[in-house]
Amino acid sequence: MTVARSNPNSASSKTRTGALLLKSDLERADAWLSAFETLMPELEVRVWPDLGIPTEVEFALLWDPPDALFEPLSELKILFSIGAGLDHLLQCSSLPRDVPLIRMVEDALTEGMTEYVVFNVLRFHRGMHIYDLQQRRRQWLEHTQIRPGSRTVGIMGLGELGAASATALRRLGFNVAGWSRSRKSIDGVTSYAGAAEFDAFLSQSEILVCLLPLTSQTEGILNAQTFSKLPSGAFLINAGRGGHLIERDLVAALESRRLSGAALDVFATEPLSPNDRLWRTDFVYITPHVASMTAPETAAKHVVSNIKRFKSGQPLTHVVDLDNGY
Ligand code: NDP
Ligand code: OXD
Repeated sequence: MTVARSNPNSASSKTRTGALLLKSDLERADAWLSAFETLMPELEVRVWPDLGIPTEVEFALLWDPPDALFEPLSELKILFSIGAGLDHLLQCSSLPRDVPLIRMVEDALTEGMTEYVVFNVLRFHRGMHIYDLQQRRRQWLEHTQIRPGSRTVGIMGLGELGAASATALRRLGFNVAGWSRSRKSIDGVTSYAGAAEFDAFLSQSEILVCLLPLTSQTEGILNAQTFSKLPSGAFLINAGRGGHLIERDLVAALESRRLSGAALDVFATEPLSPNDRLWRTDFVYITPHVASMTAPETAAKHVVSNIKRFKSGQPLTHVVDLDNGY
């Protein structure tokens, strides 16, 4: 269904206060409008850059806001991130620090990431990168099949997405280790916590998956030193953020065969330049930041439920603790 963009200057049955400002990618704006129309028809949704009267905006649902966006939004009550990651918001200089910031947690996002991780773990585990090369060379050559119980996948970040991926991989029979700030208890998953346990975690991670948020502590964490602590010939899957990876260190590790392959969904500069060396590096599998996408149909429920909680004076859910490094 196509829904016309709301026009705050036209007469409308929707309330003029408590409007929600939406800044999503253009392709999904109509799907968001449609979902809000179904779930909360009384909510006026304004699609950026059309702010209308800025002081009427009480809620904002954003991806990658421009630097000055928040300056006129003096009545903002709740700020929702469209993505699970918050780096796109935290780098915005006018971001108000006194407005609750809510991260995106929703089923479709979690399912999509689980699929991406499982798909790429299986790609490397089953040697599909080798068979792919052999097909291009028209080579018929069998390789030994390794059972998942003989393979350890290490997941950096055991939050919403990391925990779901870990559970799915366990179900497939892999040994799964996870690394996070605090210790976790996930059935069958060995939990490592904090800097002191990082090396022990790395030493067994034959397939390393990065699902960390990008923070000052995690920036550049996928570097030569990290790679040198992995079992020889390990694989890397990065769906966290491009800022986690030192690309030249990855290329060197692949060229020296320290690492055997990498699946990369996120890059320091997106879109990745057509001239980037990664495109030409063997056994690198590139996707354009699509590992997982917030689905308006399901995600709008999370937004609406928090707006309803706010209006009825109940505590909000998934509020980010910015003072605690989030
Ligand atoms: P969560 O906040 O739920 O989980 C983050 C995890 O990382 C937590 O387990 C946390 O540990 C851990 N962590 C954070 N900082 C550190 C640190 N310094 N050292 C060790 N562990 C740390 O986030 P999500 O799982 O929802 O999302 C993770 C990231 O995935 C997002 O921030 C985003 O960058 C990326 N993403 C990418 C997408 C894509 O399409 N490529 C789509 C969606 C998300 P603890 O629990 O102990 O605090
Ligand atoms: C996210 C993303 O953070 O899409 O949700 O990367």
